[in-house]
Amino acid sequence: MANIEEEWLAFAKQLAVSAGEMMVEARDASAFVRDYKMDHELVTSTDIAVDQFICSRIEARYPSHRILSEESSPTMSLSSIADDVPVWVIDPIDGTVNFAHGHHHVAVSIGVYVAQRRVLGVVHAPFLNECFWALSGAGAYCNDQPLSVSGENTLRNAVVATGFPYQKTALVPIIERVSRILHHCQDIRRNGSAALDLCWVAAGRLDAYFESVKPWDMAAGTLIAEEAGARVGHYLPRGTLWPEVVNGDGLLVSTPDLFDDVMALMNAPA
Ligand code: 2AM
Ligand code: CA
Repeated sequence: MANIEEEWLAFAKQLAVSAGEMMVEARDASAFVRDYKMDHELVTSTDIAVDQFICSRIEARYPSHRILSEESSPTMSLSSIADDVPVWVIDPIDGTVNFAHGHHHVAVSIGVYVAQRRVLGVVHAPFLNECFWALSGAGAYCNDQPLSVSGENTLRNAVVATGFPYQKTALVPIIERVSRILHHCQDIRRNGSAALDLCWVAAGRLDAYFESVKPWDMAAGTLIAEEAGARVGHYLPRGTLWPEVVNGDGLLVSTPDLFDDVMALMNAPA
């Protein structure tokens, strides 16, 4: 099994690098147009083009596998991820707002799951020349450097990342949680790419991260964080739409020593 998983990983890295080249070329040439999904959720023509590129390559190479992708199959049924057919979970551009505004914090995210097990994750940041990846049981890496969480154990010294939803009506409880955390940590970051936030916890650049996100935002990054020694859990009850392993409702990822302290603040009375 390891050999086939290594083959999938090599293929995922190739796809991510090619997808990253598409993003850089599109932005250098300003060759993309903006559109808005429900509730002002930004999507660009490059999100769609990269999605089609990645999905068509996976379909050609592994026709029996399944794909759960933000842009082309965001409602794939829950049962599809439960059996032992490999599922590729794709976010063609994580950090679309950053991409469209000329920021560098942008990634393509590719995760593979089998029978609700995290098998591999690749998060490639083409504007930063960093490719984060992990294979279950084999550790996490940035380019070829092994990753390890920071080891921070004092919340007052921790840098904590989070994010905000497109849906403005959901903001009040989120701002309350941010306020509680900000009163107890060193500082907060809102970098705009959940996949990269997870990789930055893995790399020790962030000490904790919390946010409610979709499966494609966290499918690859959670394995990379786990393999680097992070603790992965949830501060909210999960909705029933997605299986636990790809469910990003109330996602909390941190160094092992910070996890309980952050969790306690997440659930403290307002
Ligand atoms: P996206 O770029 O694929 O849409 C950051 O908060 C994470 O949540 C990103 O992974 C981003 O994914 C998504 N997201 C949801 N709402 C967002 C918003 N208002 N601004 C930026 N990203 C948002
Ligand atoms: Ca996206």
